[in-house]
Parts: sequence; structure tokens; C-alpha cells
Amino acid sequence: MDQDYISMWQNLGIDLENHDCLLKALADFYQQIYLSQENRPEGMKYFDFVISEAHGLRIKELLEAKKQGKKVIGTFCVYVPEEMILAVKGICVGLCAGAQIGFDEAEKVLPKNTCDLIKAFIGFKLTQVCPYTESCDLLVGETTCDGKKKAYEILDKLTRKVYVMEVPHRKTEAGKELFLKELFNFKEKLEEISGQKMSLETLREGVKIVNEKRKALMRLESLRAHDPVPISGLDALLVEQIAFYDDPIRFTKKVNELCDELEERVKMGVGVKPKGTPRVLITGCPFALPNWKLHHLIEASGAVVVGEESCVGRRYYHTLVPENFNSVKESIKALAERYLNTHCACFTPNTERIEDIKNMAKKLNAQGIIYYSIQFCTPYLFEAYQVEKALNFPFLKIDTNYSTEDVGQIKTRVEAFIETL
Ligand code: BJ8
Repeated sequence: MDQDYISMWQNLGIDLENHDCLLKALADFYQQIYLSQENRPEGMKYFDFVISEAHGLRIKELLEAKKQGKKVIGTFCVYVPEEMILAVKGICVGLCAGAQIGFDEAEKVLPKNTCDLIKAFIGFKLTQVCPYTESCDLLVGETTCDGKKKAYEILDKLTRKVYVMEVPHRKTEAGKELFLKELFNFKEKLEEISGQKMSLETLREGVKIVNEKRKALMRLESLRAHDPVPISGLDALLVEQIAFYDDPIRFTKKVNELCDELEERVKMGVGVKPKGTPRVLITGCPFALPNWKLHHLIEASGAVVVGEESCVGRRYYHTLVPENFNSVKESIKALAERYLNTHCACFTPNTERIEDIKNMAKKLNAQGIIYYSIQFCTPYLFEAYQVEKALNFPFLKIDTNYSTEDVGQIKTRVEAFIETL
């Protein structure tokens, strides 16, 4: 390992031994799951590189930006507007974690029946393995599910850097008003921490950058509607995960280049799987990096994943923010409207999510839906019943965690499901 990186991690307070275990596990897993895929688009090489340098070059970039006075802001949820962070010249990074690291430590401070996504971000902090968390100047939590809310209290004890943004649980007029107020409070917090004023110009720039990123991800999604599908679900998922870490302008350019190549593939009838391969849409909890378990199992069982109705997926890029605002106030209003139009199971009622799933399944020509819940995630586990009833579509519910213990059992269920499609 590059000596520069080792000193960089040491300066960040990373536990080198634990971190080494994480990087080794990640490299093996990546080799086994990603690099063994056949006929991958050339454009995926960039994303392979990003993964290989996720704890190296990207962290170096963040630290260099910090030296120039920029602030790094960590988030855990797609209700936190990235545009506002860019508008104070900040850098936004997603901190949800998708690996079983530090669970023993996490279970000493969290109830055992906590979802793995929460256990992972607390576990990463307790074992000091995440250079992103350690680089952040502010960690922005939000009042979505109960587990997260309470976990942020603990995270604040550990870091003293947590700011919690209130997210309502109903999309009523009162809920909308509350969220708008919260965005104004968030503006103040960001201005205070960055020493930068959020102006009409910087907001316009932030909105434009994030809109372009979302447009590129929408373009990628549309290309997955073709048969044969030009990109695997695993690769598309990787791009969606990297959206939370990479420099947004560079990322957008690379996604568009990948899409150019995929368009060529579509024209030539080239796919990653044969025409007629069963097509699956996944809906449910987010897939934080490096959670590739379900996509891998589905694609190793002979189907292809064509979309994710998930926060690492469509719920991140579902709509753009109108760019025709003429004041800071108007822009924050536009952001509040756009963000509250995200349909997370933490809301009640949340019937719009069912419409989103139906529309995606239709648009992407999915033949079956796999509903993914992380064990102990009450909102998504509860919502599964209503979603299944409302859909009237081949449906399989998978309730799992980050371990590999249930891989055999899930594979058997997925294979049986795929046979029915
Ligand atoms: S908008 S899905 S990112 S809250 S899996 S921690 S819900 S118990 S992650 Fe989420 Fe925002 Fe909603 Fe999306 Fe809780 Fe469930 Fe765990 Fe979850």
C-alpha cells in the first residue's frame, strides 16, 4: 500500500489493522462478484478505478479540498439536499454503510434487533475504518426511522459533529411547512460551518450540477429497459452507489460516457445477458456500498436486475429541481417540494411509492418484483404487505441482512421465483 495513504489514514485516526481487514475483504469480494462478470461495458473501468481508490485518491481529494477551506458534509439519507451543500462550496458524501464490519462493537451500544445499515455506520465509527466519516466536518442525520434517530444521538456522542434535520412523516400542509422551515435552518447551519453565504448564484450552480447528475442516472435507467439489457444490474447498482461519493461533475461525465457506449450496444443488439433473460425490478431498502448481495444472487440465478426502486436507485434521481427560481427563498421552496416528493416508507400514508413501483416495472419491462427489506427495518417490512396486495404482479419478498449465512436459502427461493417468470 502506498506509504502516503498509510500516513493519510493515520492522520485521520483510522485503525490500520481493522481498515486493512476491510480493504482486503472488499478487494476479494469485488474480484469475485464484479470482475468475474462477462462482457462488461468498457465504461465500467472508470467505476472499477473509483472503487479501487475509494479510500485512497478520493480521500486525498477531499483532504486537499479541505485545505483550501472547503467543508466535507456527510449524509445518510436522500431527504438531505445535496444542492444546498454545493451552494456553500461544500462536498457531500454519503455515509451509509453496507458491510458487516464492527458489528460486535455496534451491538454493545445498539439493540441487537437494529437493522444492519445502522449497525454498519455505528460499527464503522466504533472500529475507526471509514476515512469518509473521519474527513467530515459535519454529519447530517435526519428524523426518518426510529433506529436512525436514536443512532444519531450515539453517533453524536462519538463524534460531536452530528446535526439532525427534521423530516416530517406526513405530506400534509403542516408537514410541508415543517420541512421548508427545516431547510432554512439547514441553510443557516451550512453557512455557519462553511463561512460561505448561500446565494442565488451558488444555489443555481448547485441545482444545475445535481440536476445534470440525476439526468445522467435517469438516462442510465432508461437504457436498462432494452432487451437484451446492455448493462448488468450489478454494474448499474455500482454506478448508483458511487453517485454518493464521487465528484459530481466528473461522475456525471463518466456516466454519460457509459451511456453513450450503452446506446451503441443497444443499436447493435449487444447485451450482457441473452435476449429473453428474465427481468427483475427490486424495490425496498437502500443498498449502501458494498452491499451487492441480492443483485449478485439474482444475477447468478439466471435473471437480470433492470431497476432499483430504492434510495440507492430511483428514489435518489426521481425528479429534477426546476431551475427557474429567482431568489434564495424560491429556490429553497423548490428544493423542499422536490425532496418531499420522495416516497420513503417512513411516511404515512405512502401510497405514491406503489405508483412509482408500477411505473418502473412497466417502463423497464420487468417481469417480476423482488421486495428487499433489511432485517428489522420496520417501515419497509410493514409496507411490503400493502405493496404486494396493490401490485398484482409476480412478487417475492426477501428479508435479509448483510451476512452470508442465508445465501443458500435465498438463492433457492430466487431460483424458484425466476422459473415462474
Ligand atoms: S429516504 S429509505 S435513505 S430513511 S433500512 S435505517 S429505514 S430501519 S435507510 Fe432510508 Fe432516507 Fe428512507 Fe431512503 Fe431505518 Fe430501514 Fe434501517 Fe433505513
